[in-house]
Amino acid sequence: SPAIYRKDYTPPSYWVRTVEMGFDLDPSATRVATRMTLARNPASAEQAIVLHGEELELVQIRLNGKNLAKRDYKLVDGLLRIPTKAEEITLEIETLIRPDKNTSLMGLYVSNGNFFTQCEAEGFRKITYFPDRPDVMAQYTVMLRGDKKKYPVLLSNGNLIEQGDLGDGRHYALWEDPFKKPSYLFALVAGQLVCQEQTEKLKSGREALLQVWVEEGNLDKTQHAMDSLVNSIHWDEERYGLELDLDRFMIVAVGDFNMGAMENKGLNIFNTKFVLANPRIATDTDYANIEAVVGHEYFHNWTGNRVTCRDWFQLSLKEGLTVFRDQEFSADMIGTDSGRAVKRIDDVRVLRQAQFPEDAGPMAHPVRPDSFVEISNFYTVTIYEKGAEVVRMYQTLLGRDGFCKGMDLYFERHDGRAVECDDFRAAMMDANGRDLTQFERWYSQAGTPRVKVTTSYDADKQTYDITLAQSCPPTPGQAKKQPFHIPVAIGLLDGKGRDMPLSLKGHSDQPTTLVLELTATQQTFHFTNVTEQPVPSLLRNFSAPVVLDYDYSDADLAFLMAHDSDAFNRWEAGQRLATRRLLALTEAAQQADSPLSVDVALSASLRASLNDVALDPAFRETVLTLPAETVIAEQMEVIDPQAIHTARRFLRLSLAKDLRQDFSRVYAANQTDGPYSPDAASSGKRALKNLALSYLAELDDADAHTLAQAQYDSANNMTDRMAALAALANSQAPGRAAALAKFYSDFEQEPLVIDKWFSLQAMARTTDVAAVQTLMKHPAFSIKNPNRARSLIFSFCNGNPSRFHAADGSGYAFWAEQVIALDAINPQVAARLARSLDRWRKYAPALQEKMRAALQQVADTAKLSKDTREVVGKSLA
Ligand code: B3K
Ligand code: ZN
Repeated sequence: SPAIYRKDYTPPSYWVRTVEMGFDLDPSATRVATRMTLARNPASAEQAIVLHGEELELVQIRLNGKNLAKRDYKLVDGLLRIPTKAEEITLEIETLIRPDKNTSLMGLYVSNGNFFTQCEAEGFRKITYFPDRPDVMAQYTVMLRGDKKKYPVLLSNGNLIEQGDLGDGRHYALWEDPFKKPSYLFALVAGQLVCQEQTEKLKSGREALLQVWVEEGNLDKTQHAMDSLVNSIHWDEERYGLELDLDRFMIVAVGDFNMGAMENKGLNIFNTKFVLANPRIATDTDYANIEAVVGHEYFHNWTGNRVTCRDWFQLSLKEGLTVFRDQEFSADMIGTDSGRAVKRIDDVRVLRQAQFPEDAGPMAHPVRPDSFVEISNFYTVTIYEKGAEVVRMYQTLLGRDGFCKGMDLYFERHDGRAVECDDFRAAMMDANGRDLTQFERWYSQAGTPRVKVTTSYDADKQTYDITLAQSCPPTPGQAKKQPFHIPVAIGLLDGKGRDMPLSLKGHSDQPTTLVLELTATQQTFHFTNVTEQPVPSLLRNFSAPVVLDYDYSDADLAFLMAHDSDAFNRWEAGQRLATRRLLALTEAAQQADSPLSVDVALSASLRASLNDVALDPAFRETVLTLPAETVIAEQMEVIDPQAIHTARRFLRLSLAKDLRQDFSRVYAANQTDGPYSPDAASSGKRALKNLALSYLAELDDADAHTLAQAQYDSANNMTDRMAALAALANSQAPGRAAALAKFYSDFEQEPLVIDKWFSLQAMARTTDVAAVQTLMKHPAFSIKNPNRARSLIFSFCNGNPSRFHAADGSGYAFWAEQVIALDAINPQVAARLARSLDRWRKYAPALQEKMRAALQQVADTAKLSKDTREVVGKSLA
């Protein structure tokens, strides 16, 4: 399949003004009748209506009331062209589709007997012929007809205008969306569903009806999603003055879904994983994720729906901005400074674990890509998480108020339109009178910039110089990079660990944190009145998505860990120290004759944080969590998964031995009694307590087994239960098998919990390919359900690196087999799994050779989706 280029954008030949659709719902033959009014776009030279369509049976086309014959149009490669020059046109198209055969979960499909749609990015073309591109925005009216018993609930976007009986056992519902929208925001849902609902008063005094729809039996799991929606609505009113523009807002949960959720106008469709929660089935992390995803999809109503993307190259315009908004929302819901820092740490962890590797691998692409083969492959951590960092940098450079002014101007200029990333940047510039021309490079250049810092102190002159030098490694198609505009927030600590007031030319107010703006390849910042040699705190709160190099001594890092007023950098200092140790241990593990040795200093620093009751439990948990194996891997010239695993386990075990008393004390001191609540304080305590449990479990002795078993038996919530089960599953505890079996039988009826059961085993230390294959034969396993496939296959390939990278290549052979099997069912899910070998060139030659062979095996498969082909093709290139 050919690549599509951003530079080739041309406007559509016709605009669509109105769309009326009629659906006769039938799993094996749904009839879709569409009537649209079109108007010629004078900006286009094309003398034809151009419509997209895939996997459709075309029944008939009528143009201005006249049936078209085959010779009146051309239908090639998913494009329907109807030659015409007319100014105004009415086009009627009838298609037949087969939702029950649709395993791609794009377009209209069936899940557990109910109908659902997913249209972003290019799924609407699997429903009818249409200019399926986001710059074509139209007003939709939708008539749904179906069997009353099988499909008692009929939902679509906007407002319910009319419903009634058709007399023949069927009924209908007529929906009208008052807002223009691109086709990717279309949605319908039909089936046997029930809802929790309430009305909510909006800022203007208007009332809106809120509904959360689920399958029968799940109404005891909707309250948290509803609360999250209400909080999202009011947060957007408060923070950005943005009000819900509809009288009705619906969330629907579906068990078969390709990703997290979808922001269809007024009818958000969600993976059950991001809706259903109660203490019995959901962990603290699930509760937090539900809040974040409900917020994310709700915030899209303005950033994505009211103002949308001109073309899919601009995807980060809505996604980066909306992730930033959901991150800020979650942080505000916690409310405390420490809670905000923990949230920031979590977000930066995702960036480092997933986005930095992407930026360094064969699929690296700019936040605004220049080309793609399949757009579904570009819903990436770069578009989402790096995109959010780019948006965050505006706020860091302009301040919160400046950022809000920029947002106001953005909506004032572009409401109801489909625009580009550059339009967002222009709004930020113009609203603040700032030149952000160079900032554009964050959108156009891929790769993670490195900032090298050197400092020098002059005791006589009492001056301190900070020199920042930036570079960015080459990425596919971009050998040389131009300097970025990088905000580097810094502070200086005196010998007592206090922030020093900063005197820098141009800043009169002597703040304790300053944002240095690095725009050249190298710049020196000259501080005066520096009364003693400081320890610099660099890139506070992670002010830019870069790798920062500075030659800190171990003593400096321990000092920052203990004193930095910037909580993020306190954590960061600990991570730097631990990374150093882990890299040294990894090197030792590679040499047969070099024994692994413990590090007293690191253990002392970690002990101090662990026991510092002035710090929030949630924060202490982040400090005591060692960098992930995949993060260590990225720091190595040649990745050695076994050595990394050995090193990390060794360090965890030695910390467990060293801090045994401390962990036991912390475990006892952080019990949460009373009924379960997922609030930040309680979940922070549980996180710290369960971290202590996981360290103690490293000892794998009778005490640890008893502790884990007791916690398992007495748990009144899923967080504690899962933590205990994980401890048992990774141990030699005699009760290991019994606990896994009991967990299964207790939760057999809860698919989301069974996903956890598969996932936990997929990532367990003893689980090799053979064990995964045995689990795949379990009656509860199904490769067709994306959540289930992710819980077992993805968890193993991405979450169990030492087993996946087994020296015999068994992991890679398994991977190839699963990618090929999944590709025939669901290309999007397959292409996601195909990304697991992205970094193959970073491994030792023996592993590399086996990975290349597995990639080649997939590439050589005759019938492969363009999704998967693009990913393996780019990997092998
Ligand atoms: N916008 C959707 C993502 C759709 C992905 C299609 N492959 C979810 C979100 O980002 O909110
Ligand atoms: Zn989104």
